[in-house]
Amino acid sequence: GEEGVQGARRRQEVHVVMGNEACDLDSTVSALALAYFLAKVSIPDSSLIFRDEIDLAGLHRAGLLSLTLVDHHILPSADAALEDAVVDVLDHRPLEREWAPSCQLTVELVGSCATLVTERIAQGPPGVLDRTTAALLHGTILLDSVNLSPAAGKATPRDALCVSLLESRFPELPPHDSIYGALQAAKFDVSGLTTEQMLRKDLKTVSGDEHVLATSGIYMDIELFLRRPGLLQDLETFCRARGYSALVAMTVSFNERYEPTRQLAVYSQHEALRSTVSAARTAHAHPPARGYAALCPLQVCRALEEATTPALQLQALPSPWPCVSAYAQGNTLASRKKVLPILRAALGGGPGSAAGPEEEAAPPPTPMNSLVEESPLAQAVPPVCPQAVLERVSRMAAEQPPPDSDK
Ligand SMILES: [Mn+2]
Repeated sequence: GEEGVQGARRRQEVHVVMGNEACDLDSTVSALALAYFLAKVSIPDSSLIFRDEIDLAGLHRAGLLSLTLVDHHILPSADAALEDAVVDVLDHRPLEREWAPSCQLTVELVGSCATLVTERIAQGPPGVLDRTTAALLHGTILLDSVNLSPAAGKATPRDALCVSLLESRFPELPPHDSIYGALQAAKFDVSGLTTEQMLRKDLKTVSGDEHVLATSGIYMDIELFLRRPGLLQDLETFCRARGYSALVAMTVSFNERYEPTRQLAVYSQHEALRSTVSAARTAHAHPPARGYAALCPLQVCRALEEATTPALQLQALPSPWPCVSAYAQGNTLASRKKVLPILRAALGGGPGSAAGPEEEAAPPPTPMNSLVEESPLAQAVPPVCPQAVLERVSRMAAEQPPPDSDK
């Protein structure tokens, strides 16, 4: 593309540190801290470049891209062409693919990728680590390791060692419990989000031959959620804009003993959802002919209500809207990871076409949004002006010009 040509003319190589699509705290902090360490310049947020604002493929085609992956090591299929630009991987999940020998691999099953970044920085020249970066890494390791709790089974000795190391260099770091409590609260704080933002916050989709079904983790009580002003319009706009046939909102909340409560709501514009479960049974007695284009949301509700692997033990909750079915989920151990295969099977269409075991067994390449190809990042991305990106990159570079800069 033009940006590649312009980038090539400038001969300005761009080294990108990229976290995973889900962009959780670990992914964000690992990318920021490592990029900061590599750049040794401050990174004001005006200089942050987000994945959908930069034409990495264009830079790569111009031979100007080297890429470090943190907190993941499998690129989304849309970025597959970037694979041979990867020079460095820091990840804390089991290695699922091989990389060229020239690629530096730091793959260790620690609790947080931020631990691996801390270790990398600690091995570097002294004086690079500042208080802000240390606080980011420290908080992230505590969050990912569930406050270094042995019972949670996430923390490893290396996570604990990095926390100690950061504290020894920055003794003013706050106590573990207060950091962990504040981050945990922030993670579930959805105040100030619009309904659309809440739906996007923790979104995964499952696709059948003809339909895409969205699931959104909602961090508030489902009955409160269903009473949000303008909810139906927001649901309709959200589903229509993204081509979702139906949306399953799933909530989880924890009591003081960390025991979960789960609720579900199924929304679809399709008329059929307005039927009751007994109507669903009737509809099931007369299955639609093959090729029936519209997703029958009854299939979704039925699949959830009648699932056996595992049984969700759903109990209907009152819903203020005829096109939304709400449930309390008696089986509180069935997380979304367990519910997604049920939904996938429901989308699979006719009887006997439940999701095969191989599909369930295949682990997702990266957490969260990347469960499917149609990730939010791959959709509705506004066109990016390459000049704006290069201007931003050159602004950053201008603060520390390379010796042979010809700008
Ligand atoms: Mn992580």
